[in-house]
Amino acid sequence: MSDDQDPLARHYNSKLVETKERWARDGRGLTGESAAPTRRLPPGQHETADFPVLDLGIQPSVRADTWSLAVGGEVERPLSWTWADFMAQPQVEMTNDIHCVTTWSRYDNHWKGVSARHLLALVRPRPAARFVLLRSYDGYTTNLPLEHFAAEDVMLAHSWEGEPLTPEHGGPVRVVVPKLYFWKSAKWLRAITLMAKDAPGTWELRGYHDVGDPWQEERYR
Ligand SMILES: Nc1nc2c(c(=O)[nH]1)N[C@H]1C(S)=C(S)[C@@H](COP(=O)(O)O)O[C@H]1N2
Ligand SMILES: [Mo]
Repeated sequence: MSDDQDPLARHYNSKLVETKERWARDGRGLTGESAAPTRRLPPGQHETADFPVLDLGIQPSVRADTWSLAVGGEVERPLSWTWADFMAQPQVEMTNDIHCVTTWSRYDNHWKGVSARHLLALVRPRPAARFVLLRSYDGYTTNLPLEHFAAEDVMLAHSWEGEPLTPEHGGPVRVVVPKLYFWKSAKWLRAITLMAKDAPGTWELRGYHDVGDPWQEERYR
């Protein structure tokens, strides 16, 4: 992947990135199966009780009092939230499973935060909006179809298991998209852009699937 396609690439830990690029080329973890979404564990995954940390070798320290979130693009009412604005929104709690493309799944994670549907109702997507790009404080980006971001179980989380999200897991605020592989769940969230056209993010540029449905084993492009 060249630096001009992804200007932050030179800051990443290149060993980590190269390993995952190789997995995409080799199809690591692929079983060739697909599973009905009624089956809890997607094909090729195993359950773990730990909560591994995956990043690009950069863990930005983002303080709640200087954090902000900008939401714009194909929306009628762009917005920008401070931490106080974010915490003043209706709070929801959700419990769900997460599935990392590196084959671990973790069941029954309890999150607290603001639902994506609430956010979308405030910004009002224009009819042209079809994709979402999430941008993070470490330079990471990930894209997803708007209908996946608008699913009822998607949220902007600030707590996990009753405690504030730790910095290594993306605090103060991360996205959680339980129905897609966990790389779509951007940590250290900074901005959300609604778009008419799709634009690949950090891993999507490096061989990973554009959508990433674990039950269809959409690991790689
Ligand atoms: N900003 C940012 N978000 C990110 C990543 C990252 O490197 N930077 N890694 C992704 C990947 S590959 C996974 S599997 C999950 C890991 O989240 P965790 O470290 O809380 O387990 O975060 C995703 N979100
Ligand atoms: Mo991942």
